[in-house]
Parts: sequence; structure tokens; C-alpha cells
Amino acid sequence: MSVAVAHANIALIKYWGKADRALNLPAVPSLSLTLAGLRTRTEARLITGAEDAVTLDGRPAGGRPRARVIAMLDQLRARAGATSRLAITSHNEFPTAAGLASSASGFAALALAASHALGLELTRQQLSALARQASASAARSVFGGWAELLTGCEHASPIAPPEHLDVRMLVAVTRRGEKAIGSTEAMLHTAETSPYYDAWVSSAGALFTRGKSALLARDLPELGRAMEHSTLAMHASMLAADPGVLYFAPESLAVMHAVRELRGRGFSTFFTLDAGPHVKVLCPSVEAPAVAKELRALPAVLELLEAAPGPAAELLEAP
Ligand code: 2P0
Repeated sequence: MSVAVAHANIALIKYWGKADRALNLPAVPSLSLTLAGLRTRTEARLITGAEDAVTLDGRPAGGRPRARVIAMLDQLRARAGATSRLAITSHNEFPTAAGLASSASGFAALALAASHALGLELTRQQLSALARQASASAARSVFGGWAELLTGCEHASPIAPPEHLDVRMLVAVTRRGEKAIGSTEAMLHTAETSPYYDAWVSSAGALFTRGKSALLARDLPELGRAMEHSTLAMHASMLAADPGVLYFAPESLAVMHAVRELRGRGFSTFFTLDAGPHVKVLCPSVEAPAVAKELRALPAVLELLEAAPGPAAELLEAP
């Protein structure tokens, strides 16, 4: 049996849109931070049955979630020249039932565990390319710390180790339950119907360069401003779709305003939102206790998680 763990990542500069749907190549470059604590643990075991067995968070998987796992296993079998079936058991060890995105950590952990179980020794780049085909954001969770996924490139790449910038990402959980529309579907709908999609894609390169330069210069305020610009531009492209894709909840807006008010009081705090209502707040570690206290006091915040920059996906010793 092979066991792997991988951590969620949050994009500071967002991926939204596909250049090639079949290959799942992104239309825009993205830049992310892998987070400690938000971890998926995945076991892969060779079995003798006629079919793969896929268990996600304690339940047998069916439909599209199962099909996405099997697609990756089929690719790995073809590469290994193997026909063995596998039992995959994956568990999200996120300290919440909030429905935070788990596909990134999940497919990164699956690529590592399943390739190892089939006797393949893949490079990090190969693992990242494999994870990307299942879910583009998963390409970045193969690496720890700060990573990028460029356009025209099959895999993500590390930019800087976790300790490059001493920051925390505070995740303000604002709602319970599943999101209304999945991100894959929403980004295709945006590309097909939003008059702002082309503007989003054509402005994304400059935004990425701005964010990456700020990161390399360890300029947190500039990185934070680029991060807010990226998320708001991404959401603007979705809002202009027909019908508009609206992930913001009233509580999300309350937290976004609170973050800007904290900034007005001298804190270096910045927000980002993904395909859901939760607000992720970036701040220097030294400010994290005070910022967390302020955010926890908001009626809009149901739960607040505090995450440090996290490590790369890794194999664990099987028990
Ligand atoms: C990101 N998101 O960069 C962006 C920001 C959500 C908003 O990547 O279709 O699950 O599987 O490649 O990676 C979520 O979309 O999409 C995502 P697919 P994915 O993190």
C-alpha cells in the first residue's frame, strides 16, 4: 500500500479559464501558496477485483468524482504497462466541514500515491502534469510554499519555499454546505457568455508579473494589492456571464469590507475569494493574532482557520 499527503493551495493570482479543454491547460498564469494543516491523505492499494474501488471521505464514490479518479488511474496504468486495479481511499483532514476546495490537495495526493503503488517513479514535474489534467489547481499542490502554473506549460513549478515570506492565510468560513455551481462548469460558462472574459484573459499576464515580482521582492503590501485585484477581476468576469455567477454571499462582502477597514487602521491585510463564499485573508504572521481576533468578532464569520505556508506533497511510510 502507498500513502501520500498533499495540502490545499490558495491562488493569490487566479486561474480561471481553459486554453485547451481536453488537455485541461489554463488560459491564464496563476500563483499560489500551499497551506499547512489543510491536508488530504490518500491510500492506494493494488487489488485483485475487476474494478477500481474509490472511497472519498468514507463513502464509495460514483459519478463524476469517481470518473475523474479512474481517468488518472487509467493514465498511470498505461504508463506503467499495468492492468492492476486499485483501491483508493482518500480523506480530507480539513478542520472544518465548510466545503473548502479539496480537489487540489486530493488530486496531488492521488497522483503521488497511485503512481507509487503502480511502481512508477515520477518526477515532481510529471506528477504535477498528471494532477493538472484532473484539476489545474492540483498541479500547484504537488509543490510546497509558493508555486506558479504558467500558460503553455504542462506542470506547475516552485517559485519560493514556504519560509520565503512570513505570512499567515486566515480562512474566514462564512457559510455551510455545498456551493451552487462547481468551478469547472462556472469557468466554462464565463468563457462562453461573459463579455468580460477576454479582458480578464488579456490582463492576466500583467497581473501575474506584478504579483510574482512583489513576491520575489518580499513586498507583501504590493503582493496583497495584486492579489485583491486578481480575485476581483476574476469575479467581475463571472458576474458579467449570462446568467451571472455569484459566489459572493452578504457575509463575504462583510468580511471584505472589514479587511479593508483593518488596512485603514494600519494592518497589512488583504483578501481573496475563490469559487465560493469564504474569504481568505493574507497578513504578516506578526499581525495574525490581532487580525484573527477582529475577524472572529464579525457576525459574518462562522469559523476562522489559521494556516501557515505548507510543505510539498509527500509519501508516508505505509503502516
Ligand atoms: C485557482 N480556482 O486558481 C482558481 C481560482 C477557483 C478560483 O482552480 O476545471 O478545480 O478542475 O481545472 O482547479 C478551481 O478550479 O478547476 C480553481 P479544473 P479547479 O485556484
